[in-house]
Amino acid sequence: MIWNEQYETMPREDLEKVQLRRLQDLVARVYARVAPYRAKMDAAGVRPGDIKTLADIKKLPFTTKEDLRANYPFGMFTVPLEQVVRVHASSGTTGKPTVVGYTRRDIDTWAELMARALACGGVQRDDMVHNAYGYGLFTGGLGAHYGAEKLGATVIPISGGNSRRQILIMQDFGSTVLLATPSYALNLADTMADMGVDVASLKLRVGIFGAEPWSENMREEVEKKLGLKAIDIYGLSEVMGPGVSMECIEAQHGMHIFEDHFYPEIIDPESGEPLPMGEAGELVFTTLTKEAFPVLRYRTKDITRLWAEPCVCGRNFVRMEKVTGRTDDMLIIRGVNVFPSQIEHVLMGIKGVEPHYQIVVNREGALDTMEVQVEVSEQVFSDEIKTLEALSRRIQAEIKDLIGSTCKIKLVEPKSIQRSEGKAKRVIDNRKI
Ligand code: DLL
Repeated sequence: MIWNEQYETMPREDLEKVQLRRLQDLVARVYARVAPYRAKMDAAGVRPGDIKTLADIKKLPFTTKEDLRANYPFGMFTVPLEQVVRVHASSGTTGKPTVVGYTRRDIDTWAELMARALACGGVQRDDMVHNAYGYGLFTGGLGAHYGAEKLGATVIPISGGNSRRQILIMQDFGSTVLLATPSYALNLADTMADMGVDVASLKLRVGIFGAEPWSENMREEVEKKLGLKAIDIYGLSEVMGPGVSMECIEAQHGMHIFEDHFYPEIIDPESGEPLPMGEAGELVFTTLTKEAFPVLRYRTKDITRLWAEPCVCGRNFVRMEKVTGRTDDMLIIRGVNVFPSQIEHVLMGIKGVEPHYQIVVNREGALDTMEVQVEVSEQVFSDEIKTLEALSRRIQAEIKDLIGSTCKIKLVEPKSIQRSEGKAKRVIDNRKI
């Protein structure tokens, strides 16, 4: 279902007019009200009046996570705190979290966009939405919650954790839609198997999974284990939270960016130069309508590419490819760039290997070494040592095809890799930076 026909199917020409008007308003607002934006724009020699076309966006300076940290917690807000009705924060692995704020109108817009996203993913009013995204400072839980309510579905605000109870609730309440990180969805599938619950006895039909990278092979795995259609949802706290872009259930191919609210660019992460449509690079967003915490050309560090070909669903928004990884998660193993999701893609394509893995990176002398630890099925684990060795060699060879060098493979017994209740930790990097 298309939630907002007017904007989602708007001809591109008209959409661009809306975007330009909103962009000009935004630039004038942040220049007048936010000292760090004004300082950066002055340093770049650009004034709000210089934004005459959408292409002029290139004149504006980028915003980075470091800018947000330097102005922690509220220094980049555009409105006085009394107009801020909610804050969220992204945990961040290092340093202080990033704090984001919302006015009443921002919260309404977010609910509207999340309702739009859920409808795009095939969620309907009569669905029972099992929301296992974490509630709290993380934007996943509350963001999805208000969207599902706005859509008119019934929400079970279960949050993450206590997996056995989640399964009982799914059985008793008849959950039809599961919202969770893909890794937690797998964790729930395992719990179901442990409890002897047959997935066919549940009513699950759609899973809206995001907040971390997951490969196409992982999609197949989750769909099979949970008996549902798995749809990708993308977002980040600095730009809003979940609901920035969303895959449609019709194509399940690429996430439509809600461009009437978020203006995307793809840049070369090294030079910062914009790249042409279709090329892979770092995704950059400018929020066109946010009030409390808008961002100008925010560097997400996420690697993807965009395309504008029409979609079977009828939406006119550009699509972004599944995020391969983040520039700061990219491993450089003996000079070759590799993302954990590429390793995942290889692993999930091999029979007998379970979708639970961890990558351990070490530095020996001047060389980076990588060990891939992956669980194998109960049956494989109890096989003869020869079979295990053959499996290990096969994984090694396929990863070598990918990265050009040999890494260590450690096949581990079922359930030995730590399960996640939110975002999975895929990489343990022991290198000293
Ligand atoms: O993860 C918001 C969210 C919640 C999205 C629930 C989807 C569902 P943050 O905690 O700020 O916000 O983390 C944002 O997570 O920059 C990406 O690196 C990653 N990410 C989010 N969605 C996807 C996805 C939420 N579908 C960061 N695929 C982003 C790959 C994703 N990575």
